[in-house]
Amino acid sequence: MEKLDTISRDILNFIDAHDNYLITAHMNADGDAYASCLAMAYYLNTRGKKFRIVLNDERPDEKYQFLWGWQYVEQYSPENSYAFDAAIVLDVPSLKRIGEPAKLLPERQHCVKIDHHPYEDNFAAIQLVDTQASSTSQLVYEVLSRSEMTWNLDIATLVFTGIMYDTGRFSFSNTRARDFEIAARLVPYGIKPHDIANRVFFSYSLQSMKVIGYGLANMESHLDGKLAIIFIPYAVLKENPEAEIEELANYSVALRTVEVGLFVREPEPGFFKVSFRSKGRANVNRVARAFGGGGHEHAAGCRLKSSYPELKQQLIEEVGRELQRITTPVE
Ligand SMILES: [Mn+2]
Repeated sequence: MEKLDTISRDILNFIDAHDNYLITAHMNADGDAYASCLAMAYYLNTRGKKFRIVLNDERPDEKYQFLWGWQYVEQYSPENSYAFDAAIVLDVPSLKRIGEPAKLLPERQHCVKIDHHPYEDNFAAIQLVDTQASSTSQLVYEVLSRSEMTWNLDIATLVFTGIMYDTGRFSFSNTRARDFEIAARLVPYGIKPHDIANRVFFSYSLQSMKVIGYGLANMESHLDGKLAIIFIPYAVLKENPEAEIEELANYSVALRTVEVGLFVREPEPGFFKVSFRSKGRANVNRVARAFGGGGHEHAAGCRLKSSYPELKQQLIEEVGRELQRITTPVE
């Protein structure tokens, strides 16, 4: 707690000492990345600071447009000109996973990092990194609740949405008492949890549902039912380019017998994105790292070029090794 007080104070002083901010997060921004970026933007705005939120992603995820400050989210473009004297980098442990906007970071002593992923790059002089935190939005709450900012429905919705997203509606293994405490403080500002849940988790197009259905209908079980794989090939994605199917990652680990679930998609022929989910015992961060990716112990990802049969075989082998590790008694 004392450490949190000190780092929060450092971050708030840092913000008062600079004027013109880059805010960025990991590529393929999710609910926590958007919410934590916008919550910091909200605070900077109350302090009269200039900021731009620059992300790697081609298309922002429109379902988050109900959030305060949505209009500030922009895509990096080499044709734009950028000039920042400071940066706040959220929900991302490495320069690689920021993508193109990593080029825009000022020197280390003018960067702040707030994150809950296992530590990777040392690009910020001031760092609030806590892998026990459910979400970066929770950490942003810890900082902003130590500021003089007046809380209202807008900022409360941002923090609540980020925590709700990253905890899977307060149900994933990262959910802590602290998340319920914060939620209990935020809801009285007028938040309607069911409304945010509907916007974030239940706002599919029919097309998306059909692709999710394809994924479920073709789900495979391996390693005695301990591994499930859902694969959406390029041909299906090409037919349904707008489909929102990320929930398939969570379905991959929803089978009763499963320890590890994989959701594999092929956005370009021969290029694959893999989401790894653990039901609790397997460390999928370790598995994802074997493929050049990473993330959290119970949720991770990677992207790579391969052919599907070859990739599938390697994934099964690597998950098999991790399952071996968790079932071998330590003497
Ligand atoms: Mn996060």
